[in-house]
Amino acid sequence: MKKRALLSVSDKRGIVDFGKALVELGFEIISSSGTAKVLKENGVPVVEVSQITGFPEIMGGRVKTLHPKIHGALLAVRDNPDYMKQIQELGIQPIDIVAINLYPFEETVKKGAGLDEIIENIDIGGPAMVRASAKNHKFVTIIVDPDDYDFVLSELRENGETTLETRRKLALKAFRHTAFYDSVISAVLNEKFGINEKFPDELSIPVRKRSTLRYGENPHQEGAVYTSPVEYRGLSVAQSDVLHGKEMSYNNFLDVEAAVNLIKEFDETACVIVKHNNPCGVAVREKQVDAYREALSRDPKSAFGGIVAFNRSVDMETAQALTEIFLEVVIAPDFDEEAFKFLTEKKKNLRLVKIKNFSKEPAGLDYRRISGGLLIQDRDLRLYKEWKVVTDREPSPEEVKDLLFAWKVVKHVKSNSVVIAKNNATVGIGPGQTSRVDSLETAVKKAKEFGLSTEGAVLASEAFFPFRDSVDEAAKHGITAIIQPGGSIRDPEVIEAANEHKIAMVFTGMRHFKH
Ligand code: 93A
Repeated sequence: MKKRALLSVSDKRGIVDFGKALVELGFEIISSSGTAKVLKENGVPVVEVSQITGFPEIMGGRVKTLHPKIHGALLAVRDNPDYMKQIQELGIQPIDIVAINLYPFEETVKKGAGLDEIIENIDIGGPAMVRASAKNHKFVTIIVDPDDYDFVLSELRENGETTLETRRKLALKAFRHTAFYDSVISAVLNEKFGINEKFPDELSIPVRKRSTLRYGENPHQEGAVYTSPVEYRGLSVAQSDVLHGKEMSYNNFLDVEAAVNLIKEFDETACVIVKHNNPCGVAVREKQVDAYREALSRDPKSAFGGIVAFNRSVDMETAQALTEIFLEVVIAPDFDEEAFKFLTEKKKNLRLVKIKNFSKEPAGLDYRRISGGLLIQDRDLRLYKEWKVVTDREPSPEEVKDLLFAWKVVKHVKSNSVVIAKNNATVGIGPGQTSRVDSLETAVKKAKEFGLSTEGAVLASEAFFPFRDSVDEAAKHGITAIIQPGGSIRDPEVIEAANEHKIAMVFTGMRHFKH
């Protein structure tokens, strides 16, 4: 009996050559109307699905291949004599090769189509055939990607059939493909319907590979980066443009994420330098180059090999300053033409990353993997709930400015975190210590190391002080104002300490743990 191939594709790329080759190999081709038309126009003999089913395509194609004559042919178990007898009696002939790609749902959404058009582009018959063929991979070869045509043809030419291993691989790919397709549909409709169920009982998160990375966090770990096709409207580090330089590494992506999240806090011209996921210098200045130089001066030792982020297009003056030390990545919403030319000529390896959408409210949730599952939460996008002065002394206008600045920074430092700041720049950052006083000491130590005075500076703590010790310690170093969430049972004791030291203290009512 003649071997049969079913071709039903929206993306017609390569289909004519594939059809021609199959005919040469002795296959009979069956196709849905649009695919059949293209094949016929190009001289490939085709039997239309409707001829096989004896039933017309109806409702504008909503039902074209959903028919037992097709699905029986795809699901026929060749080594089951009962089944084979059954289909023979019903005039169903098995299908061996199946090439399908689905209605372009994602593309339809991306081009901004209305809900009706989007829904019309939910493919039903296609996935049904893909899944039937993949289920029956023992006998059926299912191709969902035009890039696989040539490879399948070469096996057919060589052996007259594909190998079981190939059919298994293709079946896996097919199931992955329909699962991904459905996950995009559910994510898009969730958004379009405005239902936005945050934590549904079951979760399907569509992601697509952007690239394989040279390695993961360490050279002995393999790694890759994936992008979400659903969050393309919001800020996306995963989809950022790497305009120049060495390939982005796993850790670069993580650091870029940290830097971008912090710089987004500022409306004024700012610069953030990140090292190993923590900021090591942050400054706001009128001129971009000054913001960079100030941020750098806060901890030039850590900044070596660091990640620098700006919230304005990088100008020439800043570009010149940036070439003075070794940096891994520079991130900005854009680069002035002259600055870009200068940087690319001067620094072959320096990665220049353009983040298109600095929107304040990136879409989506925060996902973290734990073994056997995920932790999901809202992103920490808010800054403070209240601004309550709890001490006898009110902070001065200058202190208020610095407190707000320090509070923005401390939110993005790994807990326990303390940030000392003055004049719109960090003076010392104490990240990731297991006790709060240790973080404070680290911040002070950093300031001293780089000749920065903590006298008259302000201090931010991302969570409340469990004891008065941190306040006493801060006073020793000349800190005049403190910002923290409050909420400890020992708040009275902590406030009393501040009053004793004439420190002004603000409660924000919002904690910013970053584990
Ligand atoms: O509208 S459908 O869900 N109903 C069907 O019965 C059906 N059969 C195939 N979509 C269906 N298809 C899809 O049509 C295929 O997955 C493919 O994307 C497209 C090919 O149609 P044509 O050959 O008419 O261009």
